[in-house]
Amino acid sequence: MNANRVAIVSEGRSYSYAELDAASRRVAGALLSGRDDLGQARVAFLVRPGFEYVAVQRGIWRAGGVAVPLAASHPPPELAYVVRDAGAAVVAGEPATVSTLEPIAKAAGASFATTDRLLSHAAEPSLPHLGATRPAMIIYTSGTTARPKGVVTTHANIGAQIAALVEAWEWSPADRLLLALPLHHVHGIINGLGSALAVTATCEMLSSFDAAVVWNRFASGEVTVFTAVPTMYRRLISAWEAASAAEQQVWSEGARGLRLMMSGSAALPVQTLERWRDITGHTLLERYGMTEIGMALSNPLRGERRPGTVGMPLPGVEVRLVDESGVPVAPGGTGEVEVRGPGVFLEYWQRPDETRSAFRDGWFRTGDMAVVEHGSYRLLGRTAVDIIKTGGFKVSALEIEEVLREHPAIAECAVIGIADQEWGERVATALELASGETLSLDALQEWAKARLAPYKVPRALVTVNALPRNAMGKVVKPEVAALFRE
Ligand code: MLC
Ligand code: AMP
Repeated sequence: MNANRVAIVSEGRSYSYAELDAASRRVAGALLSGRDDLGQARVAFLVRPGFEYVAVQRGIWRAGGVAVPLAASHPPPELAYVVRDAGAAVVAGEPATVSTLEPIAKAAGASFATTDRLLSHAAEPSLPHLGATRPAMIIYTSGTTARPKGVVTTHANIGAQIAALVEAWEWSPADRLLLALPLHHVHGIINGLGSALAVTATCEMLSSFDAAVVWNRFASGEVTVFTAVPTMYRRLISAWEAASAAEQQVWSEGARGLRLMMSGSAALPVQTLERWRDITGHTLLERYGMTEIGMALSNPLRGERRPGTVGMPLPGVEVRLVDESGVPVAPGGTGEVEVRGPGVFLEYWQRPDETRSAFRDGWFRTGDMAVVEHGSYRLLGRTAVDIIKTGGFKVSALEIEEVLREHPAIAECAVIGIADQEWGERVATALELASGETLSLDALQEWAKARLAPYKVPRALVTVNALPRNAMGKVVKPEVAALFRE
């Protein structure tokens, strides 16, 4: 490897692989502070996407720790939950996060370190040997349990997830990725950053998504690969439509020069795919994955990409469709997607029961329904109504309901996802109010923002005298959804 190649571009600066190597050694040195191995201690870190994020992530790994990425958009209660649940020994953050993170670390019995301190430490000359089966990362994901679960992946899992993508999408050192995704989820961490660095390509990182910035980077002619969620493509289309004819031409021409543009994390509406093709000439490559497994299915790099479908299993990944009792369905039948392979995660952190029930005969049960049509998987929705995908983020209706029930004006509530052109789904809630109380959407949002990540905050509200319930007293979610169509 040529150590002088550019690994990261962020905030207008380029960093070589040699610089990344040195910076991650310094971080490792600071974390080890004389010990020879962190021995899988969890290190939670809150760093905006950019060079320092990568140096800290790799520094944690090189010191033998488990990296737990935190999200900058999360309010303190969500950050505190992750730090506590992961049992973090160290919390690391940029200087701007001290006032938020230091008390959280203290309350959880963890030490706190600024990234400045980690990055200015003396480099560690001797680093531990890392067996591939050691846990490397915990990503928190919302699911069918009320609180998010930590998904533990090993170095081998991460390596396998990335290797499948490098092979299928022909990543090469000549690539330059434009990365505008958040880095507390696999789309950004594995498909973006991980793939680019695995082949010594260049990863250009934006600290947040901005449609005009992305278009201008396409127009530069330097970018070769881009990957995003459908909401980002919708926003890019809106920005293009609002631009002048001259800008449109420059942007479209620039975009045409990329070799690969991908979409995933939520269903790509065929309309968005078609509009993007009109504007850029690219048929977006749609793929399907999940935090627990990395990517499983992908349309082909070469060959026909079928709109509305997510393709076939990636190299090294086995996928099958099964009925409710776990029996594979006949060809052409509908079933739940199950996945097996070296990229499948190790366990949910300290949740043996949930881990056990997530597998059947060694296959991971995704909870997504699909059918194979003309040799390509088509997703048909999820088995659980309580999981919502909004802006590409997975959120749990149960988790939001638990938080909303703490509001003094709310007697009972039900949260659902309602279909939305921009966000895929939007979080909506039906409320039974305590007697004599009123509550506006604005007031609820203001209150919820301090407790929930922005993408979990309800965007629509109806109040009802009584939530629709079945004979068992359980809220009937399809009937709640109907309230928003009225
Ligand atoms: C933000 N807003 C929302 C919202 N999120 N409104 C409705 N629904 C949501 N989900 C509001 C904000 O509060 C704000 O409102 C307004 O929209 C504009 O905010 P913004 O800051 O511009 O939005 P932004 O934060 O930029 O969010 C848009 C986004 C983001 C597309 C950049 O959603 C995003 O980064 N998505 C990527 C998610 C992702 O990486 N998923 C991968 C998971 S891994 P106001 O009123 O305050 O102005 C996975 C596996 C796999 O799924 O297969 O990949
Ligand atoms: P997460 O748990 O955040 O990793 O999100 C994983 C979920 O996102 C999957 O279980 C799917 O429901 C959904 N998903 C990912 N990619 C796609 C896609 N291309 N089309 C539809 N849904 C998708």
